[in-house]
Amino acid sequence: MALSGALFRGAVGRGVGAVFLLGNRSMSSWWSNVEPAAKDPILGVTEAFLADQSPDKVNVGVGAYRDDNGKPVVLECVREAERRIAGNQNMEYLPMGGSLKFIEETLKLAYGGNSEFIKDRRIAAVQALSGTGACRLFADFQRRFQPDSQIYIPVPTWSNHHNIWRDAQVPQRTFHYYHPESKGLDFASLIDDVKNAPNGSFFLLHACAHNPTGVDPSEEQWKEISYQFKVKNHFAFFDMAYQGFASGDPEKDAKAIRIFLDDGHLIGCAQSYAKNMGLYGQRIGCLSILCEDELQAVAVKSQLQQIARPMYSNPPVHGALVVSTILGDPELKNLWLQEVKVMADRIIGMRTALRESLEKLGSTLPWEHITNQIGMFCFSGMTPQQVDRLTSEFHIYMTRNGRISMAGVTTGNVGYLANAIHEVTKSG
Ligand code: PLA
Repeated sequence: MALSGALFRGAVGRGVGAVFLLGNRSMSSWWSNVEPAAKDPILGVTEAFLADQSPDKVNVGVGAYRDDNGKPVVLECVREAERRIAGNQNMEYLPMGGSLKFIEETLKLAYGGNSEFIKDRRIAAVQALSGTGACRLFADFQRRFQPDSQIYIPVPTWSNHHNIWRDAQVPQRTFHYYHPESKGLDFASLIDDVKNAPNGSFFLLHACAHNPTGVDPSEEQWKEISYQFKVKNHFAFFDMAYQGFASGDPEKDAKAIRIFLDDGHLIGCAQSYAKNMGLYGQRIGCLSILCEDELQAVAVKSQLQQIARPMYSNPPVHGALVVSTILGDPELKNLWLQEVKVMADRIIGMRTALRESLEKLGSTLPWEHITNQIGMFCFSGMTPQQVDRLTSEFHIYMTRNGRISMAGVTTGNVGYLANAIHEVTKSG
C-alpha cells in the first residue's frame, strides 16, 4: 500500500484505532477485519470448564491423565530424572534436529530395540514439538516434496489433524474407519477405501488407541491393511500419541508399526511423550521417516531441519533431557513401564466402573462399548444435544462428538457422571 510520508506519520500519530481517509478509501485500525476464531473443539472445552464456578464440575474433555483424586500426575520416573538433571546441565541450544540421545532412545520405542533400520541409520528423525509438532512438520515436508499429494484421514479422527494438514495446504480426503451402529471398526469399508484410493496415496493411521473412537484394528486386520497398502504402494504415516495406553505395554502398542516394517513399508511416524510420560506441557516428541538408505535419510533429515529452522529454530531442551535420562537408564525405564501400566489399568478400571454404574441405574441402553473400547477415550455415542445437556445441567464438560476422556474419570466422580449420562440418554 503506497502512503505518502505525511499521511503515514499522521496515521501513526493518531495511534491504533484511528480512522482516517485515504483518497476515497476509509481505513480503520490494522486488525478491524479480524473476526474471533472458532473455539477449538477440545481445548475450548477446557476453557469453558475453567470458567465454571460449580463445585460439581467435571472435565472429561481433553485427554489428560488424572489420578483417582482428579489431580494431574507427574510420574515418579520423571521426578527422579529431574533430580538427576537439576543443576548439572547447561542450557545451550540443541541442534536444529534436537537431541541425538533423545532421538536414539525414542526410535527404539517405535521401531524396536534391535531394529536393523536404526543400526543402518536409515531413519531420518528430528525432535519435534510433541505429537502436534511432529505431524505438522511431516505435513509441511509432504507438501514441499510431494506437492501434488493428498492425505487420507480416518472418519472420525482427532480434530486437530484436519487443521494441521489444512494449514500445511495438503488437500484432505477421508477414509471409513468407525461404524456407528456396531461402535466398532468398519473394516470392509476401510479396505474398500484403501483399494479405491489412487496408487501411492498418503494415509494417516493412528498407531494405537485411536482418538476419539477407542477402536483399533486387530492384529490380523492390521496385516491385511498393510498388505493392501503394499499392493497399492500407499504411504503410511503413523500418529502414535498413546503408546502404552492401549495395552499398558509400549512394546505391544507398537505392533501395527512393526507389522508395516516387516512388510517392507517406508513409513513416517509421529511420537509424543505428552501422555505416556505425562510431559504434556514440555512439548516433547519426535518425527521419523524411514528411508531407503543412509544417504537418503541424511538428506531428508536436513530438509526437516530446514523446515524447522524458520519456524522455531530448534526444539526445547528440558523434555528431551528428561526422556533420554529415563530411557537411557534401565532402572528408570523399568519404573516408567510400571507407571504406564498403572495409568492404563486405572483407566480400564474406570471403564468397568462407568459401565456398571449405568447398568445399576437401570439404563436399558447397551454400554458394552465402554469396556470394549481401548485407550484414553470412550466414544459414547451421545449426541451433541445430549452433551450440551450434560454441560448445562450437570457441569460435565466433554467434546460435542460424545467423546469421554476416561483419564478424567475417578472413583469420586464416576457415580455422578453415570447418573448424568443416564438422565440425558434415557429419553432417547
Ligand atoms: N495425535 C493425537 C491422535 C492426539 O490425540 C493428540 C492429543 C496429539 C496427536 C497431540 O498431542 P501432543 O501435541 O500434546 O503430543 N490429543 C489431546 C489433546 C490429548 C489435544 O487435543 O491437543 C486430546 O484431548 O485429543
